[in-house]
Amino acid sequence: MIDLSKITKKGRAMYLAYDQGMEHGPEDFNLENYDPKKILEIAVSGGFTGIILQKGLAEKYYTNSKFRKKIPLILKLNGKTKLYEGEAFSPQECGVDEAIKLGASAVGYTIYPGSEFEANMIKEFGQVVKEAHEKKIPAIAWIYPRGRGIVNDTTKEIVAYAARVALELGADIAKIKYSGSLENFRWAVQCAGKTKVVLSGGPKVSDEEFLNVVKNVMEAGAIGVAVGRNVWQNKNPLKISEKIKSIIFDKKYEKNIYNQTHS
Ligand code: FBP
Repeated sequence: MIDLSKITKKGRAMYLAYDQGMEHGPEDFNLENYDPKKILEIAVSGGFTGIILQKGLAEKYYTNSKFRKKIPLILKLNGKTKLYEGEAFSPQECGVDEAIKLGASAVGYTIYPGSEFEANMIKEFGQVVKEAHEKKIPAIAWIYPRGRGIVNDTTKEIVAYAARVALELGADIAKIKYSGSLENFRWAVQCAGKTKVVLSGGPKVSDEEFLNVVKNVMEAGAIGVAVGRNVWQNKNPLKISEKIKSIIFDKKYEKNIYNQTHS
């Protein structure tokens, strides 16, 4: 098993995602959150266990900066823009070696099961896992069913299927969307087996709604969250980070971390 200790604390994960400039464009940003430096400050002060960046931001704002010593980097190896209208496909644009040179402690890769191009992504991810494991760093699968055949990507069965595909492909962590309830999410965590699970944040909702989802995913056995907009679009990013942290590290969820009890 790959050691996750560089990107976890007490077995828990709290990642701040900031690759939305690529995936969604500046429409996600305002004057408070367009500057990567400010987001890195939030990640450090908010107690996150990792920051997720694309290679361009990593090179210009992380690698040779004070942040390198303060927070682990999870480098996203593939990406696409919102301007692209075809069947979902996210090509790889950075290699594992390059990620390590940029200071990465782990790598991330998006797979869209169900897309016409899933074969390309499965193949690329297979190589990513191989290279990452050779270098002894974790590979995280952003695993989002998408494509003409996928009507609803957050049903119990679809999210559990995604989690299972992450396990089958050798991902160390599966980043999956919320499937609507504690029971549904628990099924996804169970299907992920020894692959650990983190929640993929989603569009900004009220604090109460988001914190409830975080409680449910922890109760279901996830090890934490990989969240972006629900933190840095919040009026008070540090306050919401504090609340997320107190849930993730709550001792009462220790028994629920499914994969730790089934190792
Ligand atoms: P959010 O918490 O802002 O949703 O970020 C999580 C994330 O996976 C990002 O890493 C990525 O940029 C984005 O969601 C992709 O979202 P989608 O493809 O669903 O629009």
